[in-house]
Amino acid sequence: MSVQAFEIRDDDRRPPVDDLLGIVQRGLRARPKRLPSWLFYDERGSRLFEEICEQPEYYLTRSEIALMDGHAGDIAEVLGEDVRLVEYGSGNAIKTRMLLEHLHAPVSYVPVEISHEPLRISTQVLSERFPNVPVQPLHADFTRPLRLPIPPRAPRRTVIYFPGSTIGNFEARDAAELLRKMRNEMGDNGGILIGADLKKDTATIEAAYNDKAGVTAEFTLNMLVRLNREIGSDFDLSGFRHRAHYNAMAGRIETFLVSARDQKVRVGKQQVNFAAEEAMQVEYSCKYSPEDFAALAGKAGLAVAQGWRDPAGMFAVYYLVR
Ligand code: AVJ
Repeated sequence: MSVQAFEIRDDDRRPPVDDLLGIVQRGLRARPKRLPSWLFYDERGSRLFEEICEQPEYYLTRSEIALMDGHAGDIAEVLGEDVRLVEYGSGNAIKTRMLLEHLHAPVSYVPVEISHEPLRISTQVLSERFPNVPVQPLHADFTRPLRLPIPPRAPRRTVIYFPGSTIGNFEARDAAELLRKMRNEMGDNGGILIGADLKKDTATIEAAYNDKAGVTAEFTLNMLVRLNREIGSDFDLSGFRHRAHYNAMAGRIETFLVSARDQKVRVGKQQVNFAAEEAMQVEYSCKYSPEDFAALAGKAGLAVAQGWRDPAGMFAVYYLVR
């Protein structure tokens, strides 16, 4: 039996899920209708995402793991000694494991995650794997200013780790704003280690978001399953289809739930009309060339100190500093 040797610190501000109904109603009043992509990640959605990562078409996760496999050692060199590693989101922590294996005397590891259960599990796994690295989990929404726990000793620098190309889910302006918030949190001497999917041919990208087994479609539709359960809406699952296409001009995958027919949906006290073929936007996944990414970093007052790619050149990781 193992003893839970860590304490999960709760941010005192209310997470956005507390106002789920309000958020959904606002999104349904927008034109075009849109719902935020973080709504995907209830328990089933998180499981479906892990399953997406195993689909042959979804190259992102495999590519980033291959990148870490080849470069975690050099990345650790660049980060230096006595780092406090703050991870935005905690996921299944494979990449974090690869990084921690190479870091020299890390001061602490601080996973920041909005879902309690994934946070508890990854904290458990990492504290068992790295008994000498203090883990200080923070249950919070990383898009808001964080109150980081006091580190066990003074770090040389704070590095924010944001793998997985999650930055791609933010539109350009929001992405720059999030990087700027990270810049404040990391301090003068800090840095950001961030994964971002690279631009490439449309067919490869579109296949990744339209896997043959239909796991991504199920993941997208699960948002409606979640809403029906959590806010009592009555979305008819057979009345909506997953659609993901690459907008090459904008450099992003755009994912929609498309209404199969004219229909009404009840959401709280609201009756919402969907026309046949009406597309409700549920996710952007932005793709960045190295030049695009440097420009984005620049907007946030940051510079790319170094960048790495996987051997196949599919995915990139950048180290950003002030
Ligand atoms: C977890 C945000 C990186 O955008 O590629 C996968 C989520 N959506 N398939 C991505 C996702 C559809 C994924 N990220």
